[in-house]
Amino acid sequence: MSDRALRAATQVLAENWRGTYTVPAAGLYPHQWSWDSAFIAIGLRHISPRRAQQELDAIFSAQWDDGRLPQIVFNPRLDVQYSPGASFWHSERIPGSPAVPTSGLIQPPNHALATLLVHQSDPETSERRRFLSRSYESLLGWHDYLEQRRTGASGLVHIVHPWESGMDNSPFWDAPLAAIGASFGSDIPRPDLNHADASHRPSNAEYGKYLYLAARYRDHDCDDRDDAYPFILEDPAVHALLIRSEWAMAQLADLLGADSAGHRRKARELTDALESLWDDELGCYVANDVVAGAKQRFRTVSGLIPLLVPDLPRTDELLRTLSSEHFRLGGTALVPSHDLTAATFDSARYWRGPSWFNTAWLIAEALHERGFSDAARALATQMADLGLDHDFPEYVDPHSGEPRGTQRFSWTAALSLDLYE
Ligand code: 2M8
Repeated sequence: MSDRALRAATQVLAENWRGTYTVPAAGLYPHQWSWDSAFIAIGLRHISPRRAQQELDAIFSAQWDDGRLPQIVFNPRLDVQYSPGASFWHSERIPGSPAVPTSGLIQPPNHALATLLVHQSDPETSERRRFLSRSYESLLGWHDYLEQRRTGASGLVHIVHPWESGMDNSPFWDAPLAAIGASFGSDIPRPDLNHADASHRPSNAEYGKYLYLAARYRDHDCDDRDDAYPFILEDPAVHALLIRSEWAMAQLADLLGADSAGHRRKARELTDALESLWDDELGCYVANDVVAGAKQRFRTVSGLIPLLVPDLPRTDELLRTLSSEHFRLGGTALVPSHDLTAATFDSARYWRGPSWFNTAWLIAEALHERGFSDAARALATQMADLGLDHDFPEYVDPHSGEPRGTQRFSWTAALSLDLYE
């Protein structure tokens, strides 16, 4: 990597650092986000393994008693700058919440994978700070929450809000949201539109449903026991990241001299369960609406992320789909979030088409682990070049590579440091 690229990425990460964690972007996202921090830590380990550890420490210190790691840890001083914030959630009123104000929802479980990579980058500092043993305890609680409280009869992990997928307005959620008659009302705060073009963001109608679901989950004390709760989905990327993280837990257990067999067994069980989300005709995994009992048959980047799962039976098919006209690996900017040929594809709007850097990293990592070193390096190099050329955009138009959303975005800067050189 060039000195200029390293300096530019380091500068963004320094600007967005808040003493113990990194905000995703100063204006649009002024708090700490869970899966962002794990991706940021993966990049930060190249410039400061200690800061990478602190980034993860900060999210672990906001763990709920039931083990969940919250979607967002709020800075209450910035309440009006982001909606819904601390004054919406009032997490201090919910039994089992931590001392700091947080959202009650979760995000995809990439934390064990990040913990392993961060530890491996500087085992000495990690040992001195007891990073591994402290993190492992938190991660055990986190995975228990997902595998006990959030797993259904299918053996697949459940999400209860589009935000929990990290891919807020993916077409996967269109029908499940449309089936919910209720909405939050017409007075929807949209501070996000002060920082990004409305045509790059989810619509007001979607926000009405997002806030309705969040308020309902909050008003039931976030206890996962609301029998008539209307949004329960199984998402391939969330489930695949849990599997990949369970394999990482096995490695962490080995490093700590703890029992790793249970993690391997669990990872295999979770991999077997994933098979029910396979769609032969589409050539990828799809989401399942548990409430309606209906598959959401779209090609999205979420359905390709299982490529990261070791010993996956569908690798060849997924690689074919990735290179096909639907995602055009190598022929377009990064990996589009949605099928380029679909009627629902939108090259600008958030998770309905634009290419994102975190999902590109997950695909690059999968290609690297499977021995496709040239393809992994090409994708990582494209990430680094697009990041540098466009001031580290949140996402890009897959056709033109033009920046969309906000800029000086932390995971874009962080992951551009991970080049497979
Ligand atoms: C986006 O989601 C938040 C809600 O969590 C939002 O739209 O306000 C998503 O891109 C998500 O994946 C990401 O973690 C978050 C912060 O970067 O922004």
